[in-house]
Amino acid sequence: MQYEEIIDIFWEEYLKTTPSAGKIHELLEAKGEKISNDHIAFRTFNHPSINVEQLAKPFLACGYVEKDDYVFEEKKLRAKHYEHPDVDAPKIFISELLLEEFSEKLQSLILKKINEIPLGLMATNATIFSGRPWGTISHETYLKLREESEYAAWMYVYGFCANHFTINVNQLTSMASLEEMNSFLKANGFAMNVSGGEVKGSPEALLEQSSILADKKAIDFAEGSFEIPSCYYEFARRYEGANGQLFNGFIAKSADKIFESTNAG
Ligand code: OOG
Ligand code: NI
Repeated sequence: MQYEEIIDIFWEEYLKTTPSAGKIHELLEAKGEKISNDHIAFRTFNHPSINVEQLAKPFLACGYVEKDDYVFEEKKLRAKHYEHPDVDAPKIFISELLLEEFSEKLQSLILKKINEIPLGLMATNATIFSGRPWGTISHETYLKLREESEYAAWMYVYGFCANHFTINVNQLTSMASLEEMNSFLKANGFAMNVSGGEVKGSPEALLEQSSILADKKAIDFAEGSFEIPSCYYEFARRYEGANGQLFNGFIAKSADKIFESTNAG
């Protein structure tokens, strides 16, 4: 598969769970913008059969290469980012929850679901395309997981999908800054993630990021239907470093706050 096909598959699914992304796309297109993606992000657990390296396989197979890795001590996460030789290809950011750093209870609840993933999916490296590949979920369990980790609870409900796409703000012609992008979003009724400030990072850090809060989706649990934060849209503006090259990495301190775009409270 070419990388474009893979990205298209995730984009189609993402639009269904994140109607705001489609609306923002249309609003920018109406201003004559051609939108390009800075990066796309995925989440998982550090279990050997579905960890970052396992999920990255379809991307490596179409030419992506591993770049940097990141640690999020407080949230108990680790992540890596991947780049493709085609400069138009979005970067891929994959994070994983470090299960052993949580309670035995959380570990057993998650392991039970991981054990329900069809072996064929894992054998063909198709897990990343599988959405939620485990059986019925319980709202009580969701709430229990949230006590320890919003990330674990989100993963339990949504599983494998593009958690967010990110608009490359450098390439927009009608928005000179991230502040302008944010004003445009707010004027159109979108709620921003304000954790750590509306704009995370700085020109000195070579990366500025902002994001809207995740949309909400009605999810069927064993106990009935509940609205749960789904996926969000991110906006990134990159700067050139001393070497005259655009910075292509991520900033752990900013990412730490971006993760909170899917928090339920
Ligand atoms: C990823 C959050 C981090 C970034 O660009 O720093 C991130 C997530 O919410 O899964 O995407
Ligand atoms: Ni991101």
